[in-house]
Formats: sequence, structure tokens, C-alpha cells
Amino acid sequence: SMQCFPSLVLALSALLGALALLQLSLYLRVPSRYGKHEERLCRPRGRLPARCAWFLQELPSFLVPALLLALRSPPRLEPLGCRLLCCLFCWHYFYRTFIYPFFTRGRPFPLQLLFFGTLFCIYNGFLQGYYLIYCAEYPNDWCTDIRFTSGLLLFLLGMGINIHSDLLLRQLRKPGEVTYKIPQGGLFTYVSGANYFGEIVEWFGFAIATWSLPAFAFAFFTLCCIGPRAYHHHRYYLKTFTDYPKSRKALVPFVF
Ligand code: NDX
Repeated sequence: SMQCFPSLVLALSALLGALALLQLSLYLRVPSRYGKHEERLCRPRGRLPARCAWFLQELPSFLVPALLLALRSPPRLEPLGCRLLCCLFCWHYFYRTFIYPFFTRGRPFPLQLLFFGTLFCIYNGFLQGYYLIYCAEYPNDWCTDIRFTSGLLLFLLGMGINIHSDLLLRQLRKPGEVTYKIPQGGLFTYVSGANYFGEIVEWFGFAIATWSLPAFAFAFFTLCCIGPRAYHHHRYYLKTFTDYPKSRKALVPFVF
């Protein structure tokens, strides 16, 4: 049966941090090439409908930790905190795998990025799940610790913003439409990347609630992955729409 290898957790978290820095250096200059930043001229083929692509890509992030949780041998009943936190992670990816893809009206997704995206979700799903199920130890009163409660609050707030913003984006299009419009309402009143802002708040909340290296590494990865993307979305809107709201920021309301 499996056991905790702290050096494995350390190594995988460090690699995640390194990937985050790699992404930051790559994507500050040019955006990752999907959605509104895909280069139209190359690769007319080599894409999968958004629905299948997002489902396949995100599925491992739900499945791997869910299986680790279900199959743990011998079953560990204490502490409750670990299982609860693992469930939070799975809850997000349940939404992202089984709900988000079935409503998306996004353009087809490039196969190459789908491949790396899937690898990433297996890697991260394993790291977060393995750490929480086999390594993490919390005191019995962790549920009343200020880190757990404030982190959980941020997680829920971020998830709410993220899901609400996904919904607002989807409503910009009729089924079958692929054009881009100016997002309105909710946090889009203040930032171009409202869905990204929610997702980043969510994973930093998760990191605070778990108070763990793997979760902080993932929150940092998320920041480096979709932070630059929010900035590129913002530039795209400013370039495309002359009537784009002047006071709107890229990612953080009133700041940046
Ligand atoms: N999937 C996370 N890296 C990523 C896929 C790409 O979940 O090689 C990370 C995630 C992956 C990435 C993933 C990991 C790193 C990869 C990268 C590709 C390259 C990169 C593998 C796994 C890589 C190294 C070098 C390290 C190996 O037509 P459309 O599709 O544009 O339509 C859009 C629509 N929309 C509009 N409609 C009308 N008018 C407008 N103005 C519109 N603007 C947008 O809304 C979409 O249907 C929809 C959302 O679009 P967009 O662009 O705002 O969001 P999107 O980027 O598609 O993300 C969707 C959601 C969002 O809530 C976001 O927070 C979350 O997924 N997300 C996304 C990416 C990563 C992530 C979360 C995370 O890190 N936690």
C-alpha cells in the first residue's frame, strides 16, 4: 500500500513552481494560443470541440484525487480535515469537468494544448490528492483554525465569482455563435478577467486552508498561467472595441 514520501511531495511541488515560472516567462510576452488568442492561419485541423476538450482535459483533476480518496488503504478515518480539503478540490473539478464543458459555447480547442493540459491535470490531481490523503496532518481543531476558516471563505468566494463570471461569458453568445463581445455585469464591471480573478482567489484560499506547499505551488501556478492571460484579454478588448470601458482593469479591481 502507498505511504507518504515527503521528498516526493517536495520535488513535485518544486517542479510545479518551476513550471509556473516557465509559464510566466513564456506568456507575459505572447498569450497561450487558444480561444481569442489562437492564430487563425495555422492549424485549421488539429482541434477538438470545446465540450470534449474541456471534459477530457479536466477529468483527471477530479478522478485522480477522488480515486486516491476512495481507495486509500488502510482507510484513514482521522483527521477529518484532510478528507474535507480533498473534497473541496474535487468539488471544483466536478464543476469544471461535468458541468462547465456541457454549457460552454467556446471555439474548438487545439489538440496540442489539450495534450499538455491533460498531463498537467494528472500531475496536479495526483500531487494535491496524494499530499492530502497520505501526508497531511492537522490538529483535531483545524476546522476552527483561522487559516482554515479564512481560507475556506476565500475559496468559496473565489469559486462563486469564477462560476458566475463563466456564466456571464457564456450568455454573451447564442448557441453556435463564435464572435467576441464586451463582457458586462458582475465583476466584469471592474476587470476584464473576472473569471480568472475568481479562480486565483479560489486557489489561494485553498492554499491558506490547507496550509501546504503543494497547494501554494498550485495557487502560484494558477496566477502565472491565467494572470498573463487576463492581461492579454484586456489588451485584446482595448484594441478591438473603441468603446471599451476606460476604468476597467485587467485582473485586480481598481489596481491592475
Ligand atoms: N486548463 C488550467 N504550459 C488549462 C488549459 C490550457 O484548467 O503548455 C490550466 C485549466 C493549459 C493549462 C490549463 C495548463 C498549462 C498549459 C495550458 C496550455 C499551454 C500550457 C498546458 C490546464 C503549457 C507549460 C509550458 C507549463 C507546459 O471561443 P472562446 O473559447 O474564446 O470562448 C470563450 C468565452 N469567451 C467569450 N465569449 C464571448 N465574448 C467574449 N468577449 C468572450 N471571452 C471569452 O468564454 C470560452 O468559451 C469562455 C471562457 O474563455 P476565457 O478565455 O475567459 O477562459 P479560458 O482560458 O478558456 O478558461 C476557462 C475557465 C476559466 O474559468 C479559468 O479560470 C479556468 O478555466 N482555468 C483555465 C486555465 C487554467 C486554470 C483555470 C488554472 O490554472 N487553475
